[in-house]
Amino acid sequence: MTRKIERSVQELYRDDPERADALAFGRRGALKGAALAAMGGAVGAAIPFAGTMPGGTLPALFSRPAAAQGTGPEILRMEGKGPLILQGERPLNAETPETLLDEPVTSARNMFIRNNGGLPDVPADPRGWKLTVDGEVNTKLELTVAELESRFPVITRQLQLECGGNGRSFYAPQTRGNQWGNGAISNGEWTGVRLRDVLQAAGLKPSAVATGHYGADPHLSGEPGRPAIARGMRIAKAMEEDTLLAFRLNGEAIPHLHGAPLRLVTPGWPGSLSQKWLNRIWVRDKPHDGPGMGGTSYRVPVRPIVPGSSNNGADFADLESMPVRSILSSHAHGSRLAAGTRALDLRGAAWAGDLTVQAVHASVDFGATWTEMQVAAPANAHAWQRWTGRVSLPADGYYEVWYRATDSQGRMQPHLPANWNPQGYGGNAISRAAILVG
Ligand SMILES: Nc1nc2c(c(=O)[nH]1)N[C@H]1C(S)=C(S)[C@@H](COP(=O)(O)O)O[C@H]1N2
Ligand SMILES: [Mo]
Repeated sequence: MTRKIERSVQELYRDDPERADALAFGRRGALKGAALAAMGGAVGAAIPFAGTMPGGTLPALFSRPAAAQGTGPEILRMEGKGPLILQGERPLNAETPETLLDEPVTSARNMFIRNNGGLPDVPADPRGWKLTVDGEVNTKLELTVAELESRFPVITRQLQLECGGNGRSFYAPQTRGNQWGNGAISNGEWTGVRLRDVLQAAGLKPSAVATGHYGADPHLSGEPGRPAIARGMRIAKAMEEDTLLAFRLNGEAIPHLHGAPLRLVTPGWPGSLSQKWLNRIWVRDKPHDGPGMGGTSYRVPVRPIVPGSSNNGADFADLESMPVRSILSSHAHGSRLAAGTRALDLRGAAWAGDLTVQAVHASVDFGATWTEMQVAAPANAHAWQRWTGRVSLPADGYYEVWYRATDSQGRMQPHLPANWNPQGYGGNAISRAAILVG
């Protein structure tokens, strides 16, 4: 019965949103009378804050994309990995449900997986794995992992690694690519050497303006020598102190799936710049032009375009520092709590690319009032920040926890993903987790 009503509310919104809104909310925007009863029937509970539910709000219980719910139909089953949400098998992609991101430092088990191609063979001698640094350098270098570790200062940092398409599923109209919720993010503790130190050892020529990154993973076509992805960045990001050539994760060897024996970690910028199975850094005299560069790839409009319009990316710019975003790790979207629960102790994480997070707020009354959460300092620059806080609930019923972070420059997560683009990058809208009490 409830299922049927759920479907009809959804269908009505889809087919005739204005009529659905008029029926559900009436002219003054407040949910009341029969409409309130219908909406309550649909969500399966009374709605204590119905009075502040804005017109046009389809309950998150129905509207949040399945992949973002942590209850997607397909769960990854793989040795050494947790129950991630499978996005695709060829290439293998899987998202971490927000509740598995409750660890301050993301375990290798719970790291999301993003591949553009196949997996390379496991090398027989990982310490002998070679990295070539060539192009606009005075001396071409060929260094093994063992040499990198012995020749340069070794550092350990907690670093955000977030897919450029994280949050893509919240875009309307839908955009192409993995329909990530908010879980294409990790905060592992990486050990390695600074890319900067290695570039300085090679000696950058004045013409060096960008990097190009190559890895050993085969293209899905099987064509030998064709890279699955080869992105690159401005030399300034390559020279930043937290941009690492990493050979350990959380004090252990990096799992094969996550790029062993050597990977780049370019924190705060799209994850595609953190090349796995790294074997070459090509220093360029112009922006890199490998697969994954140019057009609409990892690029966003300089001026907003009409959502759903086709665009070849002519007036787009590379997505660089990722926008502010937060996750809720204490409560899964769609959770049911015991009757009589009158407070929620919320926990999560927030991050903002190269910036830090100055505040996280949560609302349980559809955004009418917001409670400030406590936000911890990051373990180091480019680490995510953990947040905690309590909200109170006046009665049993249907709630939505809305959570929203603000970066150090005062920018907040918007209500809807902004700057629509054909491949859905940079969408960082406020998230809504449905919670039923009783
Ligand atoms: N060699 C190689 N490196 C890669 C990729 C890839 O397909 N091949 N995918 C990139 C993308 S798009 C992301 S988001 C991150 C994901 O890293 P993870 O799978 O370790 O979580 O790896 C990046 N590095
Ligand atoms: Mo990515």
